[in-house]
Amino acid sequence: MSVAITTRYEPLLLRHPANPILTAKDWPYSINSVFNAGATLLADGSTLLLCRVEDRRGISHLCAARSRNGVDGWKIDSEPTLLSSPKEYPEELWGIEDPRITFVPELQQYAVTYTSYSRGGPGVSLALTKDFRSFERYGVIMSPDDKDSALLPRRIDGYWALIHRPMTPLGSHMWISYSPDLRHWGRHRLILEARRGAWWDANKIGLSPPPIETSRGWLVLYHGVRHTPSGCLYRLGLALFELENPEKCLLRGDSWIFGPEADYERHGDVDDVVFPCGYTIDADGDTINIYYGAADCSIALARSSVRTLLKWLDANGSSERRRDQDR
Ligand code: BMA
Repeated sequence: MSVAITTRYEPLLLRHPANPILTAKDWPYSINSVFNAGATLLADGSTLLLCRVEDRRGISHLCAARSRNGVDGWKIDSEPTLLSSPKEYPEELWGIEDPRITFVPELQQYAVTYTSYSRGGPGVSLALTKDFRSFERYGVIMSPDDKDSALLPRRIDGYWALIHRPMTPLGSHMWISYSPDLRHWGRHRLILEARRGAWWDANKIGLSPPPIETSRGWLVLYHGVRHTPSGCLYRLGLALFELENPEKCLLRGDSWIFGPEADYERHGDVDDVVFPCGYTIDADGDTINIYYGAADCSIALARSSVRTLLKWLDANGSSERRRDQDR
C-alpha cells in the first residue's frame, strides 16, 4: 500500500476570529462551563444553539442561545431551557449532555437527541419541540452505554433512522437503527468502524453533528479519539454515505481534517478537545458554520464549504474495498 506523505496541509475549516464565541462569562446565571451545542436555523433565519451547560455541581443541562448572525449578539435564556428530570426520567440522574438537532419536515418539529447520564452509564434520549420552549420527551431510545446520536431528517424506506455510538470493550463504532414510530428501534447495523493501532481514529469514534444531506450522499463529520499518555485527543474526520442506503459508506478520509490547535481548544477543563454537535448552512447552500465545544469549556465556530469538503473526500478518501486492505 502506498501512503502519500505531505509536508503541508490546507485548512478545510477556518476558525472564526471572534472565537470562542460563547463562554461561561456570557451566561446570565452562575455556571461552570458551556460547550458542545446543537445548532439549527429558525424560521426567521436566526441561529439557535442548544448549549450543554455544566453547573457547579458537575451536572449538565441544556440552554438555548439565539443570534441574528450566528456569531454574536446572543440572547441566552435567563434560566435552563431543558433540565434533567430524574423523578420522571431516572436515566437523567446525572444530567443531560451533547444535544444534536434535526429539523424533521414531516413532523414540522425539531428532534433533539441527547445523552442522558444514568446510574447505568450514558444512554441516548429523544425529545421533540416546535419552539425550544416546550419539549415532548420520549425518554431513553438507546440504552447505556450509547451516545453521539442524531436522527436523519426523513424516513429511509418508510422508517426513521438514527445514527448512534454504542460502546463495547472491543471498540466504540458508529451504528444505525430504524424505527416505525421513533419509540421502538431495531434493525441495528454497524456503519463505520473505528480503525485500530496507531490511527488517529483508532478504537473509538462517534458521530459529531447530524449528517449533512448533499446530492452526493450524507456527508458525515465524525470524531476520533486518540488515547495518549497525557490524555485523550479529539479530532474530526469525514465520511460519505449513500443517500437511500445510509448503511453504505462510499468514502472515508484517511487523515483528520480538524484538531485542537488554538489555545482555547488545547487548554480547558478537558485539554485537546474539539467537539462539534451542530452546524447551519448559509443561504448560498454551501457555506457551513460548524459549532464546536472547545476543551469542554467554551463554544467556538469554524467555517467551511460543503463543496470543498466533498472535493477533499474525492481526493483523500478511500472506498470500502481499499480500507479492507488496511485492517
Ligand atoms: C466525550 C463526550 C463529550 C466531551 C468529550 C471530551 O466522551 O462526553 O461530551 O466533550 O468526551 O471530554
